[in-house]
Amino acid sequence: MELNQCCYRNNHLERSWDIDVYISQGGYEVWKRVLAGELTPQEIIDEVKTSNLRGRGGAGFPTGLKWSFMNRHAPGPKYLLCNSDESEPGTFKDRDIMRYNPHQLIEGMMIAGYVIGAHAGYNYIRGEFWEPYKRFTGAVEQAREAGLLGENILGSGHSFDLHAHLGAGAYICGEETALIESIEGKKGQPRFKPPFPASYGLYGKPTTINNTETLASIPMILAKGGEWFRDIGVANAGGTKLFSMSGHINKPGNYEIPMGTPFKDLLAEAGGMWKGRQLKAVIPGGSSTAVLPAENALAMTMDYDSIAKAGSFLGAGSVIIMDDQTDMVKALERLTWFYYDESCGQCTPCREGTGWMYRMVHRIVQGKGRPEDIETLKDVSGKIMGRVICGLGDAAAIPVASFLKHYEHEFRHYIDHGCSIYDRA
Ligand code: L3W
Ligand code: SF4
Repeated sequence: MELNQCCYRNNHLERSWDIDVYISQGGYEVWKRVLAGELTPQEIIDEVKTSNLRGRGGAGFPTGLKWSFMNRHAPGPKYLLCNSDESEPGTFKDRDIMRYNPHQLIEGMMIAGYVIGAHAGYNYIRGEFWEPYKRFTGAVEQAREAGLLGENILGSGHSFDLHAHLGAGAYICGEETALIESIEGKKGQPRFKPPFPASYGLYGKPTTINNTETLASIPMILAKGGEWFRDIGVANAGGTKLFSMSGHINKPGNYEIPMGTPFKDLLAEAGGMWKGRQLKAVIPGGSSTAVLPAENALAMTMDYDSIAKAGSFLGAGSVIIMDDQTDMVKALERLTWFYYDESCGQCTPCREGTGWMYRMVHRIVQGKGRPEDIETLKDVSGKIMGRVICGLGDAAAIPVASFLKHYEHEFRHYIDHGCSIYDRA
């Protein structure tokens, strides 16, 4: 897409992560305007609402609305958290924001912190992200040296500082309340919601938590205006979005495209199907979003409403492409293992159900499946959904339900013949 429509304006430059490069592209100008009082917190919230920016971590919650839940004048501390615990299978956009555009994220965090009345912000970074962590902490240091962070910033009377927290490799810490527990030094297990973090968050104080990509979008929205961002996208979803393309394609990677771009065009931009094969299935938003057969995917555009109409969810924009030789039973076996391994174990349906689902799919792959396994799998996944504390339970159940909905015949073939539809008898 055209550079002047991009949200990530310095990606194409050498050492794009350096503060000098960021400043040469207009970086930190918005922050200076905010500090000078040219943009009030309410004006910023209004602009973000106009932009139609929705949370990029998976849930798609409107960002301006989330910020408006905070009362910046309430006494006592408030916190701004950034969720960079990107761990869902298929996701890999936030790590690249931290590697190539850490200052854009930092500026977004500064502005968000200002809007909600916070004086401290934390970026919770996935434990395995050593290089992104180094880039982010290096950039925070540069911003501090430049006087853009710390006490009484640029003589404005406003103080704000940023810290990074490296996780320890648990997927569940990407759930916002588990992330909060983890920063507090406790075991990373989700809390019941409500109360939402906006009223009871880090150390029990009002807290706003946004995804990395969400916060990194803020400086450009304010630099160019909410309407600019809104008009790039579609009615119910403004702006560009990073899509992480993986699987059986020629050019896997991150692609920034306008919301509402036809899936077909995104697939073509990612080099099309590898080895001249045909598209069989697509997981559009990360492993916890429902798998779609090729015909549904080819008819959709990349935005919330169109993907929902196709039968899935935009999620974090992590598109997993599967070709016409993909064994869907083995693919599901891998996914069920992931959720079984990552369940925090608090709720019985999730702790026990994820294990049952994995073991059943595993035995089907081993050629030891029983005819009743298919109904039992549907039953177990249905009994997890909506009966657990956090989204991981649903996330584990959705792949099982959707793989069976569209590819039940492949599971039956394994059960009847002891092998995949692709194995020669
Ligand atoms: C105040 C209310 N705040 C909602 C806030 C809430 C949260 C946001 C969205 O899950 C999804 C999950 C994964 N007062 C509020 C309120 N909020 N009502 O709004 O909340 P929610 O509960 O809809 O979603 P969530 O718990 O944040 C996120 C899905 O994303 N997912 C996974 C992505 C994985 C990654 C990764 O690895 N990086 O992103 C993909 O689809 O299954 O459904 O802030 O506090 N009344
Ligand atoms: Fe833990 Fe699963 Fe319950 Fe979430 S749904 S709190 S991961 S046991």
